Amino acid sequence: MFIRFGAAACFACLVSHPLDLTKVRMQTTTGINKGALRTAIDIIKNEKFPGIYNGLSASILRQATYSTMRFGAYDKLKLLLSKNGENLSFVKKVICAAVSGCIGGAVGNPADLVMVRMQNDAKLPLELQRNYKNAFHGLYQIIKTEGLKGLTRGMGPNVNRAIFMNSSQVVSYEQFKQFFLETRLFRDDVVIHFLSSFSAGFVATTICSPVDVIKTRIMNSTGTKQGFMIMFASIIRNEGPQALFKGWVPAFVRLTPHTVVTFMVLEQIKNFYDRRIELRIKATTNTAN
Ligand SMILES: *[C@@H]1O[C@H](CO)[C@@H](O)[C@H](O)[C@H]1NC(C)=O
Ligand SMILES: *[C@@H]1O[C@H](CO)[C@@H](O)[C@H](O)[C@H]1NC(C)=O
Ligand SMILES: CC(=O)N[C@H]1CO[C@H](CO)[C@@H](O)[C@@H]1O
Repeated sequence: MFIRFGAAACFACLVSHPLDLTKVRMQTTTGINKGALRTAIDIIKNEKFPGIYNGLSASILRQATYSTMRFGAYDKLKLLLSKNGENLSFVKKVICAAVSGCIGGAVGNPADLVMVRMQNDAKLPLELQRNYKNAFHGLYQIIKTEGLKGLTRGMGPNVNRAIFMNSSQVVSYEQFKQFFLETRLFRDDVVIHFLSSFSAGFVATTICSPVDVIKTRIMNSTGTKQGFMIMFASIIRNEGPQALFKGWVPAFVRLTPHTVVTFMVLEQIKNFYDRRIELRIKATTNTAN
């Protein structure tokens, strides 16, 4: 179960990595950004080919840890909270999503930290570059230079972000799907899966943007850790509240295909297994008869 969700998420991450990288670069810009497209083009032009894929191994490791835990924990919690398989109430769904997001965010934090740093590395002055070769080298370097505790840098906003991301994505997906189904204009097929996941991506991007900007800034930083509220206040003071939405466009374009692919693959897998279970039930009843 865990592995299946992880595999779906890994595939999505190949597609979304360049956007994720562009987002991180924009979030660490304190001045005015050139715009998402211009930023991406400049990275591709100026940093040779792998530039736009810097940190891919960490991105995959992050998906493998974060998404796998998140999805897996959600399903387990859902089972735990629903007696005799009845549908969960909205509130219970939110609780499930929040708790599983929290677990996923904490477990995925080390890989996330390495990913952000690898994505942002080329932008730093040479003497500040970290030169992590891959995800595991990055983890090793962080433990070596900052101690095991170093792996927890940014964990606070990361967990918060995961909670918002998980709840807003999952809950709005299910709510949009239910809403679209109730209009009776749609059947439960790929069209509705697409529409619902697209809408969920929009909601989740907006809700998560401020926390995401702060998470990236904290993970980029070296030396003494800055708290969430201090970072929040200093961004507002020095750059204005709109800076909390830096990288919104690549974040939206990043998250939405990710959300769409993940949920659509998930629905297909669910269908496949439901059909297999149906066949198996049919087979057993046939032999019983
Ligand atoms: C990112 O980190 C570098 C090196 O620690 C620092 O010089 C730079 O100011 C940081 N950028 C932001 C936006 O915090
Ligand atoms: C639960 O929801 C599904 C659709 O989402 C519906 O088909 C089913 O009848 C519901 N079950 C209960 C017990 O309400
Ligand atoms: C997308 C997400 O946030 N992941 C977990 C929280 O909610 C989803 C909805 O299916 C769960 O499946 C995940 O477990």
